[in-house]
Amino acid sequence: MWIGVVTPMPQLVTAGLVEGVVGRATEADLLDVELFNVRDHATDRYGSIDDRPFGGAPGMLMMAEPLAMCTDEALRKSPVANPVTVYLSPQGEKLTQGLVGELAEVEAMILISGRYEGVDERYIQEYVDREISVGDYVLSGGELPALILIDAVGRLIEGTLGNEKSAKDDSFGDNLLEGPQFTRPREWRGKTVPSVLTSGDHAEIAGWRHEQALLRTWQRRPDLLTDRRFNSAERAWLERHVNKTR
Ligand code: 4GO
Repeated sequence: MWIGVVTPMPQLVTAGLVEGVVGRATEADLLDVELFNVRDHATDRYGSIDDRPFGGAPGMLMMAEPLAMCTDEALRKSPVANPVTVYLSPQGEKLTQGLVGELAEVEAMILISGRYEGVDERYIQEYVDREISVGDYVLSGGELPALILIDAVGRLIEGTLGNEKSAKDDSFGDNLLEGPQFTRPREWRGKTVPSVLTSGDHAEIAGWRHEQALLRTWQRRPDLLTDRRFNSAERAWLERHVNKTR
């Protein structure tokens, strides 16, 4: 997958691309992230990319033209004619694992990271296919959200994880939270690992994990269960456990 990032702060994005799953995917040519500096497309001799908002408001906005010229450069470099263009902002559609999965299927995308108080709306109208938010909070720039999106999508690209099953096996794969997990030692500060996990019975373990995922989701994120249909075993199990835990 090719990802172009349009930003006035490319160094900030670079920092997040070298380590971990995304770094290895880049190393293995499964992922190609190319940075485009909006500053290189300033239209005046001072290198300005921002200006004051019409109507008066605190702060500055990114001007449409430098962003447009920078995005045009990214569009020319894209390996496909119509990469999906994404503007990261708190006004966008909320990023979910479902949306991540959808984006992981595209061949190329351009992520646009704004600074200051945002960008001229006419640029969004002309260039942006999707406006996406990584959560209900405000950041000083769209670079960290772009990295979040790259990380989430990157780990779904075929061949990225050492164990490619693990991305799909994650509880979020079926819209449930992950249950508790344990590693060595078997006993730590007097606390032991649930015996089922050391039983060697793989069907039993899978069943236990599913129950734990359901229970945790019910307790912490009941909103994730509203559209879910439970079989009678799941329902009985949840009702038995929801009152006795916590
Ligand atoms: C995205 C961008 C938050 C998000 C941002 C988010 N803050 N929740 N800040 O995805 C325009 C200028 C938006 C700063 C940017």
